[in-house]
Amino acid sequence: MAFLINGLLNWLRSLFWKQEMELTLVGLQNSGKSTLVNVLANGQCTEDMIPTVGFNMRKVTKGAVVMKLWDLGGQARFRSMWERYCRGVNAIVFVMDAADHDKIPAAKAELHQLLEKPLLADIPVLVLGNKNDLPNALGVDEVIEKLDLRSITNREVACYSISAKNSTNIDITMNWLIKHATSGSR
Ligand SMILES: Nc1nc2c(ncn2[C@@H]2O[C@H](COP(=O)(O)OP(=O)(O)OP(=O)(O)O)[C@@H](O)[C@H]2O)c(=O)[nH]1
Ligand SMILES: [Mg+2]
Repeated sequence: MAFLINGLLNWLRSLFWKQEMELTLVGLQNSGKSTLVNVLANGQCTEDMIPTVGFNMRKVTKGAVVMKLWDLGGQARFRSMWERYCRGVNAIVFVMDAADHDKIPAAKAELHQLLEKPLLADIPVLVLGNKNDLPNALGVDEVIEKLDLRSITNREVACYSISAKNSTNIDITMNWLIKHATSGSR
């Protein structure tokens, strides 16, 4: 009974009061950004993904939170626009392929270069080591170490090991995102 009343109250609240947030997903090509966006939006992994050309925008509503997700292309030719799409967002989500060991130095360089931009100061960052379903994927401690996340001290930084494919740790990722939404009336 209490469960029903709570559900009803949440529904009524969501009619009048929405939280809004804008997020940008960056990271090297093939790291799984667009797959993750699909999982956040539909709870489902789409296998036959094509590389993102430029960017895509998706709006996802989760309970009382409306999320605007900017999903950027990770190929080198699109990286110069990452900064522009990260300005003024509630959080930056940096996705890396934790199983692609050769690309780690490039991922680290791109992340640190982006976070040095003065206009992006203070924006919280969530680093996701994706593809943890693959046997050689780095664990969360290794991702923190290899990307030198401890050296980032001028903002909030969190790091999770996830699998967009198997929906592993998508719940904690969603909770982190929702915690960074801002209140606003509809
Ligand atoms: N094993 C595994 N494969 C994944 C996972 N997430 C994504 N992939 C695969 O990785 C490939 C690239 O996924 P995308 O989501 O297109 O990657 P992206 O980061 O959006 O790439 P760009 O748009 O080019 O920047 C696809 O073949 C996905 O099926 C995962 O968690 N595990
Ligand atoms: Mg993509």
